[in-house]
Amino acid sequence: MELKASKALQGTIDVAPDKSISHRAVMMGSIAKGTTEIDNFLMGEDCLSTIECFRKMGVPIEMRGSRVTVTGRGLRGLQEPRELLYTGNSGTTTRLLCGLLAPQNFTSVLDGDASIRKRPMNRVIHPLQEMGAKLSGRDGSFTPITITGTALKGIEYTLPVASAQLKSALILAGLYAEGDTVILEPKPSRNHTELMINGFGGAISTEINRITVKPAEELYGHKIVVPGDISSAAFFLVAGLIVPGSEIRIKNVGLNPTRTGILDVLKAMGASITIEENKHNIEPSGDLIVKHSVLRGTEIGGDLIPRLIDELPILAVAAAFAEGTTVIKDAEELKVKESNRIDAMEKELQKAGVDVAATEDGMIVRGGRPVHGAIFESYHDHRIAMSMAVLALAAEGDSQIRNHQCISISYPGFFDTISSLQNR
Ligand code: SPQ
Repeated sequence: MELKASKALQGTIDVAPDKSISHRAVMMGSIAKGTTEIDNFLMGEDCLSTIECFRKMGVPIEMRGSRVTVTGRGLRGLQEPRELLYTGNSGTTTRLLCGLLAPQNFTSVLDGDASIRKRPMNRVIHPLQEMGAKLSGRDGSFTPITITGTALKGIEYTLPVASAQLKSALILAGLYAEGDTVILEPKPSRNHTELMINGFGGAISTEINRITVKPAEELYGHKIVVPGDISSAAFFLVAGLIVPGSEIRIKNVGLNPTRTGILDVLKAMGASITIEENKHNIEPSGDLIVKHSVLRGTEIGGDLIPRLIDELPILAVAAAFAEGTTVIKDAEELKVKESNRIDAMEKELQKAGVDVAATEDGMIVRGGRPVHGAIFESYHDHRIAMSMAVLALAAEGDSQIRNHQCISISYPGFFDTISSLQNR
C-alpha cells in the first residue's frame, strides 16, 4: 500500500464497530435462550472466526449486512464440534473459548494461526485447571489446546496480569461452576463481559477490584447495538491531531470508561478533542470531534495501561509528532500481542527518523524531530499497519506499508475512511 503526505483531513466518519463487544455478543447470544440480534456487528476477520467456531457447535447464526442474528441454544445447548475450532488471529476468541468450553459436556480442540500459536495461553489454562478443568496445551501453554469438558468449582483467584481476556475466560467458566467464582484484578480492565452477562440476566457484581460471578441457571437473548470501536477511532484521533488543518467528527464511539485512557492521554498532551455523549445504553457512547493541535510529551503508565493497551502503538506515533519526551511504562503486555509491539514500533519509528528507544516495559519517544516516509513492515499486526499508515499521512515524502492486508482483522474499511476525509 502506497501512501503520501496528506492534505487536511476533514469530515464526519463512522469507524469500525467495536471488536471486543462484537465477539462477546456472539458468545453470549449462543449460550443464551432465545434470539440475540446484533446491529452494527464488526465484519472483521477476528469476529468472523468467533462466528465460525459457534456455528461448528450447532448455533444457527445469520448475517445480513451488518446485522447478525444468533439463535441461542441455552447455557447447556452447545453441541460437540466435529472439527477443530479455528480461532484465526484472535486472542479474544481463543482465550474466552477456553473458559467457555471447559465446563461443556464434550471435547473440543482450539487452534489459531502462526501468531496465535506463539501467544501465551498458560495464563488461562492454570486458573481453569484450579477450577477442575481438563485442558492441555502444546508444551503446556500454547495452541493447539484440547479441552475435555468437565464439572467445575468456583475459586477465588488473583489475576497475575490485568487482562480482560483472562478475566472473561474465568467469568464464562464461573457461570457453569458450583459456587461463586471470585476474581481479583490488579488494575481495572475492559468490563464488556460483565456488563453484557448482566444485561442477559446473569449475576456478576463488581466492588472496586473484586468481581463475583454467581453460577447461572439460564441467560436470555437480547438486542445489542455495537458502538464504534474506540481502538479504531484512535487512528483517526491521532491522524486529525497530526495532519495540519484537520477537523474530524467521529460518530458513535464506545466510551466505556475502561477503554477511554487514550482520551485522557491525548488531552494531557494538549489535544483538542470534544466529546458529545449519546443517550446511555448498556455501553456508553458518543461523538468525538478532533482538531489539529500542537502536542507535548507525557508519561503513560500504571492504571492507565489496561485502559489503552491497544492504543499504545498509535500513541507512540502521536508522541513522535509532540514536542518533548513521552515515556510509556508498565506495558510489558505489548510483547505478547499479535506481534511484539514494543520491538515493532521501535524499528518502524526509527525508519521514519524518530528518536525512540525500547525499554523493558515500554518505550521512550523524544518527539519533535522531522518525520519522513519509508517502507514500513506490519509484522502481520493490524495495529502496527494502521499506526504506520497514520504516521505516513503526516510524514514528509512517500511511504509504503508492507503486508497491510492484516488490517482487515479489525478494520476492513480503514483506507476507504481515510480517502473519504481527503476527498472533501
Ligand atoms: O483478540 P486479540 O488478538 O488479543 O486483540 C487485541 C487487539 O489489539 O485487537 C490484542 F492484541 O486486543 C485485546 C486487548 O489487548 C482484546 C481484549 C478483549 O477483547 O478482551 C483485551 C485485551 O487483551 P488482554 O490480553 O489485555 O486481555
